[in-house]
Amino acid sequence: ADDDPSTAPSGIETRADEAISESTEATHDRAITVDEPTGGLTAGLDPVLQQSAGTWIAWGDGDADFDVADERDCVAVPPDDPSYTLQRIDLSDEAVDSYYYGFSNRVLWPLCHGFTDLVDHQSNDFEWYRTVNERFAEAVREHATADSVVWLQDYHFALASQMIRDDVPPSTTVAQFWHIPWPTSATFRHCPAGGHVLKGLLGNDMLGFHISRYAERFLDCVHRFLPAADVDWTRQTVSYDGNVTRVVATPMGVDAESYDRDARSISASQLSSLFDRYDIDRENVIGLGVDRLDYTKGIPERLAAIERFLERNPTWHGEFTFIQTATPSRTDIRAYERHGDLVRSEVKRINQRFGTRAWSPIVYTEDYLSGAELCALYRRADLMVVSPLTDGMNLVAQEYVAASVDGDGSLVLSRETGAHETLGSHALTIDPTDIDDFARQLERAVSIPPHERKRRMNTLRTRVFDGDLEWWMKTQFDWMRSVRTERRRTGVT
Ligand code: ADQ
Repeated sequence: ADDDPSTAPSGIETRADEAISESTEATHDRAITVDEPTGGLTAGLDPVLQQSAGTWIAWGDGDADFDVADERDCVAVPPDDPSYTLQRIDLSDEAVDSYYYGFSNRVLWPLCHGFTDLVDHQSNDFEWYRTVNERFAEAVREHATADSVVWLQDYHFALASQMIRDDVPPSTTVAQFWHIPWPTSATFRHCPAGGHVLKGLLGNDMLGFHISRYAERFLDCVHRFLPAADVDWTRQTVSYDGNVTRVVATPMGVDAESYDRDARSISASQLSSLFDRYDIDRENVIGLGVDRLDYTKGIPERLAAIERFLERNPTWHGEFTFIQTATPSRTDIRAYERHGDLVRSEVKRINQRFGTRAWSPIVYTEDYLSGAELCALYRRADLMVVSPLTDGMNLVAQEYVAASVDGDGSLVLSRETGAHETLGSHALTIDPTDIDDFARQLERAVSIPPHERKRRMNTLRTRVFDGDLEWWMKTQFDWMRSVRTERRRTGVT
């Protein structure tokens, strides 16, 4: 691959939510199912891997032969015209519990989102986290050569890059993207094994965040908690233990063209059948929320704002419907279970308070919607509400804009999302905890003059298309190339 940033010979991918299915091939005695990627990071990485004939290493979903990787764990992708290898690492139930639900999602996830009261560190969690990181690092080392680019995704691998760096040739490029926020130093000081996390991440030659606020907070944490590290604030680099890490901010985008294309191809009958399924009056003004059922996404605050809006605006009763899709997620974690119960009971209470025989103000579903259904809702929604208490980026806001092909929807957007950095000036900004103002922004969204709505949406669309997934991928690989060139210039070969 040399210095060509468009090729990534070795990748590591962890985002279990982004599925793989459709064509099935049998390898030895196991059936392996491979899906076309439908969106998000998977869709972006797939063509890169196809071009580079690389290896994608991911958490598998099969037998828990945790100790050894063998050829049965590798599958050629795409099956009909193989161009890269997908290697799956199977994890035992105990590993999943302590590594994935444990240190990743009961410690790092709440901590990085500032929910320190939800951090629940149980014995063995960190040891399993280290063990699984080591297992992935081992798999990477089996493939990495001096020319390889290794790209790790997300907070499930805070230790792996250091483990990889120690064992691959010095000219191998090791990079990582951290998809969630990086917390303030006041929050990070509560991180169990925080020193290990920082040192682990400094094994990268390049470390990416969505926005500069997170990159700066990371540098601040390194400066405060790792005195042996040398932070260069101007160049945004850290020198530690013989390695230099470049810290960059690149806001992730969506495959805007595909959302645009899919939204344009929605037929009136597809939309009608969706509205029939949920018994929604087609003539109503439609508000929409699309989220994983996660306590960071601000769904109870959104429901409270809708309730306030309905209290203050009886003329909208019967005329306004809010559709909330909430996909259950990490349900093995108590905080998620409790949060789901809270959301369901609030929806019920508000519907009982305002609803009539013919009308429910909130239509709530936990169905996982197909890409086409999601696009149909995005296109039809008069207003989209994205109200996380904190969110690394938030792709839903961008998907809505990309699918708003009629140019006439309004985006109500939390200032606490990474997406607000690029979209905030033309969205209707909210502080999700200020319920009164939130309700006022909903009032504004339903009554905004059409020409202003279109003007705002036009600018939002330009931003989303300019900073789409392809731009993000290219920018990440450009950074990796520049880091590699710099390492060579300074004699690391
Ligand atoms: P998430 O927290 O998962 O991602 P988000 O960026 O909003 O959050 O992406 C969610 C994805 O799930 C979207 O692509 C959306 O279309 C899809 N989705 C949600 N509900 C759905 C439903 N009911 N049916 C079908 N699809 C549904 C993490 C970080 C984010 C960051 C991303 C990418 O928390 O801040 O934007 O990674 O870096």
